[in-house]
Amino acid sequence: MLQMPDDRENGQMPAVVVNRADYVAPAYWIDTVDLCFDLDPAKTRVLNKMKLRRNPDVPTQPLKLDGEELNLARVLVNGQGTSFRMEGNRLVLDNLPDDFELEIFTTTCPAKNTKLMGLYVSNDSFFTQCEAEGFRRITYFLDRPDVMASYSVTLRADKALYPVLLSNGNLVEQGMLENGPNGPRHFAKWVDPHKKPSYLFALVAGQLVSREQRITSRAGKEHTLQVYVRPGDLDKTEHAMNSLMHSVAWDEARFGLPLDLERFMIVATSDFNMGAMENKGLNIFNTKYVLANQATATDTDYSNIESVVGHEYFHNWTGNRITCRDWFQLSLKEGLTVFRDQEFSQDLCGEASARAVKRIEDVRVLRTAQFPEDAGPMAHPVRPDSYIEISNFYTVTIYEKGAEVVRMMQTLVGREGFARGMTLYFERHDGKAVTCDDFAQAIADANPGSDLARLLPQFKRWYSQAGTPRVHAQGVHDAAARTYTLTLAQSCAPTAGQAVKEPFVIPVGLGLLGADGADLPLQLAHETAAAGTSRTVVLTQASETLTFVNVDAEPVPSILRGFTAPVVLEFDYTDAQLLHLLAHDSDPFNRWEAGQRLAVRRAIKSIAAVAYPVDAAPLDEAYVQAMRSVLHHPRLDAAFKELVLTLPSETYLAEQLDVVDPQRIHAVREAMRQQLAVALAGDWQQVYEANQGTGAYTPDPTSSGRRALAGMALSQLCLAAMTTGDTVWPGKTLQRFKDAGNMTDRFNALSALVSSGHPLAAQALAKFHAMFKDEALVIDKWFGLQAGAPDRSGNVLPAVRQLMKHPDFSLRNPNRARSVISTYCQANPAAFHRTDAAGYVFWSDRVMELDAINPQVAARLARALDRWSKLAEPYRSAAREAIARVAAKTDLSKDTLEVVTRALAD
Ligand code: B3K
Ligand code: ZN
Repeated sequence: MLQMPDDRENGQMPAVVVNRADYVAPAYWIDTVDLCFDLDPAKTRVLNKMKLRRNPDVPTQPLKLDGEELNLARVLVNGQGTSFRMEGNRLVLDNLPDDFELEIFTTTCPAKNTKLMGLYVSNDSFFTQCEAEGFRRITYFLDRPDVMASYSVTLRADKALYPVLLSNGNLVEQGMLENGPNGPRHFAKWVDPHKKPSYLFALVAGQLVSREQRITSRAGKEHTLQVYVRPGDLDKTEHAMNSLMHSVAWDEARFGLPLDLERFMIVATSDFNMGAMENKGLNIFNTKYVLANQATATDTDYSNIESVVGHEYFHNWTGNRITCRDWFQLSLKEGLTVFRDQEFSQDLCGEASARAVKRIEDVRVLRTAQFPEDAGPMAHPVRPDSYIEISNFYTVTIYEKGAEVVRMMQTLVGREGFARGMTLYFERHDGKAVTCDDFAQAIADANPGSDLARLLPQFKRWYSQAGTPRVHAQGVHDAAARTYTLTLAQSCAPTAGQAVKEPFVIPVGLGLLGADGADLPLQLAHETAAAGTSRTVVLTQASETLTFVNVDAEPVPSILRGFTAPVVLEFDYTDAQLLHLLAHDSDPFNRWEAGQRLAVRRAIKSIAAVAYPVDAAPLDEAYVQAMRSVLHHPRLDAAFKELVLTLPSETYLAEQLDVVDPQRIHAVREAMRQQLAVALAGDWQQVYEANQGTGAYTPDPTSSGRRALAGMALSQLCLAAMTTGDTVWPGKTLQRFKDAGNMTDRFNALSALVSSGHPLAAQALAKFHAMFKDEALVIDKWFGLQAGAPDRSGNVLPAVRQLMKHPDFSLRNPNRARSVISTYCQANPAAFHRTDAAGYVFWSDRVMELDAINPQVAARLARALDRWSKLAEPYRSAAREAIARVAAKTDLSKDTLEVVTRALAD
């Protein structure tokens, strides 16, 4: 297991490993919390009055309250001064009565809080972020999710500077106070009717304006929804509000879960460590996931806003009403809530084809981000066993793989069965802090007789075993017996601390295609008649055999339809079989997947070839022709076509290889792109003409699919122009960039020029900046596009260094820092992995620099070299050296220290 160098210190605290097995219930319960804030950027005063009682279920012990970077002024027990001691960061009180009132007075300096955890200042307003352990930066507390209390909060501040004062729950009182040195002061008192853990506490104070909407629930209750933004941004809040209204309606309709608050608020801030936060009744969002109008936001932004607004809203039940007993159970709320937001977005799509597109997009995220995580030094089970810094475990494994685990439960019990399970989960656990076991048990118990109920202990291995299982499939057709036998064998590679894995429960959707492309009726040997043409078989053994009968000719198997499990499927398809699936599979996921397999196969062959520089034509005519057919297909949606024509990413290709040369992968993928651009030039023109006009802007799936395909066509046409010398299409692209009526078309045109490396890109970039200089989120795109541009002759790193000197750049703003640094280090592999190691040196400098400002942002960036041990030389040694350089820094945060220590242990 992970060992930390034991002489290391993180600030005042040594880096301690927290183990799931060590969980003990708290020694005290906190029933009520009454907080009073005197808000001042330089010195905010916090008076915290709590009612506590001893937990009779655990042995009597001292009360140990968490605190961090607080100035402690006073501690009273039942109104009397008392002795206390400090144990590291903890405030310890001995010899307490069974029930008592505790009053603690502290001060903090929000203006200097660059970590953006706890109470901080952004654009002259106050915000909080408490999950996971930020509340201890506001006051001393039992800062753990199983301590649920009733909160009342009074905020006091200068009225002119902070006219809006918000906290969780209901506003019960507001008024003026005596004048302060800066003029009139006022207050607002908020009472939250629901008990909550401290990580859901929030306050906001500042000059904000709001869009407001009254709604009536199905049950006839009235609610007020509000979206708060800075003055000037109100015209960008309509989509967030619509998304919120859809979310409220969806949760009632699909799961019978109503809004339980009179008032539900969303507030946007431009300084935020992540996407958004589900504080009870007062969600705080990164502006990126709130603000949108057609001039500034792309279709992708619109759809991200819809899903993040939904996600945070759905947490109100899955996370807030039922929360986590401890942070090891994080996926209890995150995996489930990602599953819910994915289902929400799919349900809003309506059309089956748009649902499939959403599913493919979700799987693409899982496979390009989570599969590598599960194979690297940060691999951990969906319910981890240990951590040093919990912030490092807000991962794609907890979120996306966790969502797949919940999705498999739904697959095993059916959609209605799953809804029944959710109802039972709320009946049993509403208002409590529970575990992943409690959730799985409720879904199983509501579905007695289901595969899930029968297999529950084995199914739960998905929570305890890390790593991506592989399912190896083989098919044999016996013409004489008219049978087709599929053998499915599963395995899972060792991960840190888990050498041997037990078999998983793996639901596998499958069908068989006949020579005409139609699905064959499915009948297994023991069945009396054929039933259906697509079904889900449930694997439980290391190897299993399925024999289908009445199969006249060798079929093409379509396995893992709909991506029913987060596994790698291996089947030795011939090209002809893949082309058949691409042309005919009734399952859209596997239809897309067949195209990806064809592309991966060609890329890998070319990457492995001796030729260097790489083969200029990795693609054969059959592949090109298949892509041409997809492009002109009369019934496939534009969005689906765009997904099929998008080549597997460099990261995905890297994961298919044992030894990775990022330069070579990039060169091969670029050669493939170039080849498709030239070979299909005429087709791209037709596709562009057919899809370029989408009428008045709406971000619906059909028109955004057409914009995506038109954008892809432009990008291909500009790329072709770079070899053919064509000037017409780059000129048209520049014109479209200038004339575009929405950001999607404008940004796609700009990207087409930048990604092809066309000389017109420079003037378009300059114009883009001038047009949007006051729109921070658009300027983030401008930075990101340049930091992520294809590398031609090593020019990206110098450009990135230049961008960091731009007056608009700031290391302190997470969105801005990520737009340049993370894009370069984590989304531009060929530019980052340089043979001269300059990318790695740049990375280590930035990680150390950011670590001193904001450890969470630094630790995310630190993960850019997670997969160093797979790299070919000279990258491998240079990468390791860069990681070691970071790890050697003496005052590193425990966030970054944990990431680099694990990386070095790989
Ligand atoms: N629960 C928050 C994430 C908090 C991250 C803390 N480091 C957002 C979400 O998942 O909805
Ligand atoms: Zn979440």
